[in-house]
Amino acid sequence: KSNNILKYSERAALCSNGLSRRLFTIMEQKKTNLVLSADVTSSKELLQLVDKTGPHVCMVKTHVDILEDFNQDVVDSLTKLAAKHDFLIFEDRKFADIGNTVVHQYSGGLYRISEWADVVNAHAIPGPGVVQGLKKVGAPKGRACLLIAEMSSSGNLATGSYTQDTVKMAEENKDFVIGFICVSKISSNPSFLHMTPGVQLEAGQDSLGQQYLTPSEVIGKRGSDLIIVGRGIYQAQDPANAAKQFQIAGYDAYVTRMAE
Ligand code: 5BU
Repeated sequence: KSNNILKYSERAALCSNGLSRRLFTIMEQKKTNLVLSADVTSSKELLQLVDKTGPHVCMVKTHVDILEDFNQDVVDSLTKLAAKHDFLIFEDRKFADIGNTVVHQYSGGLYRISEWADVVNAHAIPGPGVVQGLKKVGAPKGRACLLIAEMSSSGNLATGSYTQDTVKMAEENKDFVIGFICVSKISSNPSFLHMTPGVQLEAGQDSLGQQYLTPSEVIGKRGSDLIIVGRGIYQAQDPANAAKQFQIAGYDAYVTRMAE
């Protein structure tokens, strides 16, 4: 069976990494493949947004370095909300340096990302050392990493053999790499997660190169697993309701795909 027709629970059973198993289980239980991209700049706004939309998401993606008032309380509160609503925390840090440098960027500095983020992501451009560095810090804490195999922005260079080589790098580090940021299914291994940003209820683009596809295109036609939605939710008049609409659209596309 390909990963297009396996249920989340069946895929959970195939995962060797505890975090991907947990994510598939949450997706099945909460009936959602929605990742909220909580790209607001005040911590109060962030926590309110996450509390409101929490019931509809399986994961919350952060950019902590855009917060104007970051402090330890923010991540403590975020962690409590993750337990309350049962979602994972993904810091979209996009590590892209040599192993020794990412060790410090991941564990130290102001943000101490490895202390609170279940999942982080990395570019494959430095080679496998970036994964080895992250793994050294993250694996003992039960963390995991996604590799950026494709991007949603127009004119990006993560295409063709770069994408294929990124998939290979993931396969060689399966204990720590649990999947990809991508815009279509790029691996037939059912334990890998495919997560796609650039999603709105209508296709289009913004003024700075972001390109949008719909949930049914991303999950149904392109065979990805999770939709990542930022402005489509937090700029809506009613973010909780918008999250619910994306939850329904994304989950319907998954159910329809399995029935085909
Ligand atoms: P939007 O508001 O739904 O356009 O936000 C998309 C989010 O996903 C935003 O946080 C980006 O940094 C992130 N993103 C992306 O849009 N495209 C990519 O290829 C990658 C990340 Br990698």
